[in-house]
Amino acid sequence: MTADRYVPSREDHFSFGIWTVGWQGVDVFGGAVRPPMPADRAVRKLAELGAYGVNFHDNDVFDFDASPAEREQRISAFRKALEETGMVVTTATTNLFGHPMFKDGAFTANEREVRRFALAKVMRNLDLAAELGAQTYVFWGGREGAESGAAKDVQNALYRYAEGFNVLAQYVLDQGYHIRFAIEPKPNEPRGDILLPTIGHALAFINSLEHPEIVGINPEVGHEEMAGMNYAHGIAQALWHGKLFHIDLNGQNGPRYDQDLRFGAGNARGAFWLVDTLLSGGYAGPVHFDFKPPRTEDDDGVWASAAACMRNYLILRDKARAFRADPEVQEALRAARIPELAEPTLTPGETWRDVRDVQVDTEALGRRGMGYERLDQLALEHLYGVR
Ligand SMILES: [Mn+2]
Repeated sequence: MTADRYVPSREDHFSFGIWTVGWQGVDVFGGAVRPPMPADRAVRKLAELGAYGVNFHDNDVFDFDASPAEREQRISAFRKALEETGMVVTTATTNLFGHPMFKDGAFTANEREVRRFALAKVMRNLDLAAELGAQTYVFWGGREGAESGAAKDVQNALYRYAEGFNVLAQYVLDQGYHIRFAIEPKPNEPRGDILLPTIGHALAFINSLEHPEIVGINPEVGHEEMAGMNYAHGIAQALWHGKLFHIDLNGQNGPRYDQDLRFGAGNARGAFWLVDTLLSGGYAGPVHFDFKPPRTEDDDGVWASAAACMRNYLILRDKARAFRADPEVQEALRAARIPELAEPTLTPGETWRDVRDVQVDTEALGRRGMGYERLDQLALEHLYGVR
């Protein structure tokens, strides 16, 4: 096995949020450990590492209170870096959480003025996103929630949340932008309880919108695992609904604070099944990383951490392919009757009448083992590198 197999190329479609490598390490208990990173520097360094594209919040490129001249100057430096490196803007999003005015949310803030300003802020950045060629626009409603019961009328909040998406979908359609929306669920942090906490909540919500056809989801590994969910199962269901518009890959160690570890760290077994699910499920979007280089790292450590996200994906992709190609695995899959689940329960032409009184050998079915332990051990041996 040579190291060269795991060098990323543009064909791998790896992309990063500008804010990931730009994170200065500010957390609840301490201030910045690294200097600010201009967006254009992030673009150039990520291109050097083999990434294909980037994702940005409006305020990753220019400050919330930038003057029109400052805004233009920052955008033009960002645009120049994109042009010089050939990096693609795959995705964009809005910072609706950083400014104190968003302390109670944006689309679901109790104060109507906050909601109206939030819509304007998104529309303004949708214009920039469209101009830079982004095809997906992410909505992470980190501040849409509450810490206490009476603080938020959840049903009204959902009416306002849907209203926000309806207005913005109409804006995109009226402007003729080729942009789809992707909702990013998260159970908590920074709010005590966040609305649309999991993949399932977001999928159900989309069905109540006026333009569900342009709204999908952007599930993040860590967010689902914080809620104790199986990420691979979640994205498989999103794929089944045709709603996996984007992904946020990172690492997490179970239900605790949002760790945002580099992809492949944390729940390595979950990462293996995630890659296997993406390969078999037909996901065609960017392979996007949303992680935070730990605040123990200096500038070199930031890039080591970013490069490792891509390298770990390629390693796991190799392992998932080797697992599926292994003749012993294929035999174990058949023995576990995996292909049988693809057969409809009723034969074409049958109705409930044909199964209403069906007779089977209940004793034999109860005795028969499924062989999943042998199958899973083969997967683990591929993951552990001994097959
Ligand atoms: Mn996260």
